[in-house]
Amino acid sequence: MPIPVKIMSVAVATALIAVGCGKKEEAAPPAAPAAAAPPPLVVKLGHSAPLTGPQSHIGKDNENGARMAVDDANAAKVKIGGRDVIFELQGEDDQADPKQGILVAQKFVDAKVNAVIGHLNSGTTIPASKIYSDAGIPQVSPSATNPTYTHQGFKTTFRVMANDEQQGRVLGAYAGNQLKAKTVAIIDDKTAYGEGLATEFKKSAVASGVKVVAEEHTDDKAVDFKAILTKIKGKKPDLIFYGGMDPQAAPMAMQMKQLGVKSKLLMGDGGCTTEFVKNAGEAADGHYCSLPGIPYDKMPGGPKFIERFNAKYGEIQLYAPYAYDAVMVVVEAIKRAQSAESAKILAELPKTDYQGVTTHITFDENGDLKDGAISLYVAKGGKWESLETIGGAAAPVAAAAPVVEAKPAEAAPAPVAEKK
Ligand code: ABU
Repeated sequence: MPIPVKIMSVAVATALIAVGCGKKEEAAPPAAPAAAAPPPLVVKLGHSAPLTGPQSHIGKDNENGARMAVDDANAAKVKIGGRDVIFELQGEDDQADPKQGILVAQKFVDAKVNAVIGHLNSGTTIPASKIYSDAGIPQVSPSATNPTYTHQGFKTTFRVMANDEQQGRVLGAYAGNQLKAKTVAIIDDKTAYGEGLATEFKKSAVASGVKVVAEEHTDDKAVDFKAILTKIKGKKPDLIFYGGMDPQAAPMAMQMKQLGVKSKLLMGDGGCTTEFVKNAGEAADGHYCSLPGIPYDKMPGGPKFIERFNAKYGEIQLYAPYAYDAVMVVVEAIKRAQSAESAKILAELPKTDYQGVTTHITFDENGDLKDGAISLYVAKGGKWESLETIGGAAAPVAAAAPVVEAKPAEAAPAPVAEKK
């Protein structure tokens, strides 16, 4: 039967009124609550260096390099198993003191850090390494160069720069072959670094025909070297080799000038700092140093790192790029392991194959950097000028003038060492 027009109109009108009044269709079932994102995983990295005392400028430089790497790693938004990772740096002051280094190491163990970057000095790094080894915590030193650190049979010790077997060998050969020194006096600061480097230097220098005419010792707090220098002055050595750090090297250079000591100073990395040339002033001119690695501006990531570091922290003192790489090597191991457990990091570290700021980093069976380079510098006009790089991938930059006048027959300097 057809619907009467009147009834249909009422039905349509009722429907329209219902829509106009905002009456809703059947309500949708409530949405399931979104799964809560897992909390971020905090990865703690311990960093230890002298932040007070005469070497604090070098210690802060290391810590700044490590902090810059941590900031970059956080900006890269690393994830482990879908969880965000936050890297935290726990910076501690070991005052370059072996006893304090042990206390800091125990503090890191108690804080359950995932890995340690450091320490700066061989004298703190070596005793602390036993504590990390016992606790199974990976340790990557950016700067401790005494070979013993990685030669104790620990599976936890890694180093991202060449060691003092290499540095001492290059310095000794350089003294005899390139600088043509006939005689040398050796001073060390009785630290694991200074004494160790002096020992390696002496072996190599003697093998290169240099005669050792005096051996003297000081310590890493001394600032007055006049008695030692006066004794050495009488022996007229072509070179004075100093195994130690810049807080001693700078006053030593100034006192050499005051006393009229004509010998050239030759040092390892501990004296090869911006602070040495700044503090020694004109007395720095003509002295030599070596630094594991290639010159900052020739490093694969050097120019960019220098620009960013200068903007954030000022001038590089010494090892900041190495501290940066030491952090990044650990971050990469964590990414590969997809875990921040110390044991898993340790399983990955030996497989490191990483293009760092300083060089391409792979480790030998001891955890030492493979194919590390050593570079030589001379101080000129308030700056270290690079002379030559031995080993690594870099080519020589320039040759040094001999410290002793060459006889005509000897005019062409012999190469310092075989390139690797
Ligand atoms: N590499 C020289 C400074 C650090 C150390 O004691 O080994």
